[in-house]
Formats: sequence, C-alpha cells, structure tokens
Amino acid sequence: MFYMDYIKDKLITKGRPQAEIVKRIQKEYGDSVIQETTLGQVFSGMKGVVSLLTCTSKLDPDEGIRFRGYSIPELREKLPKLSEDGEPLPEGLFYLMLLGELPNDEDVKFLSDSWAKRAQDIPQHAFDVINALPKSSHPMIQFNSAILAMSTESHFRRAYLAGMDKRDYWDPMYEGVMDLISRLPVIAAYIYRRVFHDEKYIDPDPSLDWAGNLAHMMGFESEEVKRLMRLYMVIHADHEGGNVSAHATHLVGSALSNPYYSFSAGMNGLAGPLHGMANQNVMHWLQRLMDELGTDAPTTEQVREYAKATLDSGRVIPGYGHAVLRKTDPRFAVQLDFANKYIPEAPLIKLVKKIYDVVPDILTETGKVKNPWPNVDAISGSLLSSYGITEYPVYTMLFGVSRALGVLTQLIWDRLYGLPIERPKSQNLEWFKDKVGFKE
Ligand code: HAX
Repeated sequence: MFYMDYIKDKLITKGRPQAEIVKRIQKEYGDSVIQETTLGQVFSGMKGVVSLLTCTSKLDPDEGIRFRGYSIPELREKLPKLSEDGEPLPEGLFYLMLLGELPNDEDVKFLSDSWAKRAQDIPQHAFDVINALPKSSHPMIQFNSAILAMSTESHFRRAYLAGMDKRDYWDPMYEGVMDLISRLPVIAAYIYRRVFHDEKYIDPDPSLDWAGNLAHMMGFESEEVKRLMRLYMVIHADHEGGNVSAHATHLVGSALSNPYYSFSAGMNGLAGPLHGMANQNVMHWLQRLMDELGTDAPTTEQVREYAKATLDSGRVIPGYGHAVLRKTDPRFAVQLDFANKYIPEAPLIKLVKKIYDVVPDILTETGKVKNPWPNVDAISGSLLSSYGITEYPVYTMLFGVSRALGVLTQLIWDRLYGLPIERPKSQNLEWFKDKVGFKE
C-alpha cells in the first residue's frame, strides 16, 4: 500500500461497495438482455451500442455533457474558483469526477499543492526524448513520446511485478495518474517553448494552480489567459467513455497496461483529424478562407460559397458535426460566452459567429449530416489565438492535457471495479451477409 492521503481514503471507502455491486450485478444479472444491436450500428462505428461502464461523465445528444450529473453552466457556478468572477478550477472537476461529490476550497488547494509537488520529479529522459525529435515534428508526437518515456516511473508496473493483490490495483494506478496529470502541463509548456519560443523555458511556479501554471510556463501572465486556460481545461476533460481518446485509454488499460501506456493510446486517438486534431484543422480552414478572400471579415455569401466548396471537394467542415450530439455543443456555447464577455470585437470571434450563422444550414442541406451544429473545436482555437496563443499545432496537445483528467480518473475506477480485459467479437463480411440474408 502506498502513502494514504485523505482523497484516497474517501475513494476506497466509496469504491469498495461499488466494486461489490459491479461483481454482484454481473453474477446475478449477467444473462439479462439489455439491448438489441443493428447491423447499421456495427457498420457505423458502434454508434449507440451500450458497451462500456463509465462513471465520470454522461453525454446527452440534446443537452450535452454532464460530469457526475453537473452540466457545464452548473460547474461554472458550483466548482471552486480563485475569485468570484473567475472560472472553475480543473482540480475541482478532477475531485468531482473521482469522488462524485463537489469539492470545497481546501480540497482544491490540496490537489493544486500535491500536483505542484509531484511535477517536480519529471525524469530528465522525458525531456531528452523530446529534444531528440526534430522541432518540426508535430507537438503531439513530442507530447506522446514524453508520456511513454515517463512510463519508466510507473508505480503500477512495479507493484504488479511485485505480486500485488488485484483488489489493490487502484492504488498504484491512483499514484501514477496523479503523477502523470501533475506533469503534463510542464511537458506541454516545454514543447511549446521549445518549438515556438527559441527554447526559452519558464520554470513552474508552485504557488499557482495547475492550469494557471500552464499559462505561466507557456509565457502568458495575464489573469484573463489564466481564466481561459482554466475553462479550457475543464470543458475538454471528459466526454463519456466511448469517444476515441477515452475508449482507447480504457481499452489499453484493460490489458493492465500502466497509466502512461494507456493514456498514450488515448492521445494517439486524439491526434486524429476527426477527433482532437479538429481544433487545429478549424484554424487551417479559417486561415485559408481569410487568405483566399483577402479579408478577415467576409460577407455571409462569401462564407457560404467557401463552405460549399469544401463540401464539393469531398472534405468535411471541421468543428461541425458530432457522433452523439444533436444540438450546439455546450462546450462551444460556453467558449462563445467567454469570448462575448471579454473579447467580443476580436476579428476571429466575429468570423466564428458568422460561420455559425451560415454553416448549419449548408450541412443540413446535404441531407446526410446528422448534426449540423458546432462542436467544441469550432471556436477553441480562435479563442486561444485571439489571446496570442497563435501556434495552431499546440491546440490538440492542450486538449490532451485536459483530457487526462477524465480518462485517467476513469482508469482508476476501472481498476477499482476490477473490470476485465476487453474483447468484443468480430466477424467477416460473409457472416454479416448471411446474418441479414444479403443477396448479391
Ligand atoms: N462536414 C461535412 N460532412 C460531414 C460533417 C461535416 N462537419 N459531419 C458529418 N459529415 C458527413 C459524414 O462525413 C458522413 O458522410 P458519408 O456518409 O459520405 O460518409 C455523413 O455526414 C454522416 O455522418 P454523421 O453520422 O453525421 O457523423 P459521424 O458520426 O460519422 O461523424 C464526426 C462525426 C465528428 C466525425 C463528423 O461530424 C465530422 O467529420 N466532423 C468534422 C470533424 C470534427 O469537427 N471533428 C471533431 C468532433 C468533436 C471531437 O471529437 N472533438 O475532439
């Protein structure tokens, strides 16, 4: 057993009875049929097929994400902040997702301090691995290489080899997760300064909160950027269990891979253009629009033509559509709210609003897009860019720092629940043809 802090104490007190329920329900109701699955669902990427046990958050197609029952506006109201008009601290969201209860100021302070302390022990070889890569390699390559390199520090691997009782796996997992989360802002800021600021690194300030420190290490000292970073880190943290980054982390973790291997798998998925890389691609799409039209304030008609040309050339409009959501993403809405409050006149924000006026109708006209509304990525880059974080390639990495909070919390719960190795069944095309009576 590792050092017992009060959060771990609460976690195991809540976790053990729930682990018992998971065992009992499986034993007593394991043969209960809970759903039917269509061929269409399988062929469209298992959409809507309930196949994962996830406790950290839940996604409603119309309402959007709720973290342990709390919507984003509720989190903004109820999670601890550094000032009345500030944004919620990601430490508080981590606490909520881990324990299912709202934290108080002391809980958040405990996590800020603990993460600041753990962040001091990053092994030098994580930086050496980054430095061995060309600066031109995408920040996600550098980020993920450093994550994998840090797995030399895995408590989980050592505990497993030492023959730990499997009911205690959650404990080294918690330790590894806390270490990993604490270190990601340092790694991300290092990559940012290495690639874009002539290797002029800025030391962490242990008196700052986790997200404020990230802004500081990246070179941004204004309170407004720190607020934006806190909000960004809260809203990107989790999106139920089936999205690519969460599912990949969970799947690899089910083989009892350590948190570094598991999270790295999730980050490889986040780097895909249909997932987290969309935030960078939105900026490329906007930049090309401005370059082609020679203005950052195009007319409605110009935006319409540009969006149609994108579709006609067989590409997607990045930042729009979603596999689950069927309305405007509340993560888009809250960022728009932030922009309207602080920088309503920023040209990129005005452009985002114009696109929001035009694109949903165009996507609806295609007759095939299930959700024509903007997702989180439609505005996040424009907001960062308006505040001077103009280097698009780092946006997915920032998303990744935040995503750690949700997917790694779930990984602790996966080990608490004692979930087994994941192994769905696959079939070849002949099997599906036979099953539905398909005629050539
Ligand atoms: N632009 C153009 N076409 C789109 C579209 C968009 N924004 N969104 C969906 N479509 C198309 C699909 O490509 C698909 O076309 P085909 O039938 O020709 O293959 C059709 O509409 C039906 O797709 P869907 O069922 O509505 O959407 P999916 O669940 O298959 O895909 C995606 C969801 C998010 C991948 C999709 O909407 C998309 O590609 N959006 C643009 C990329 C993007 O913004 N990704 C980020 C999503 C949020 C996220 O994960 N962030 O990290």
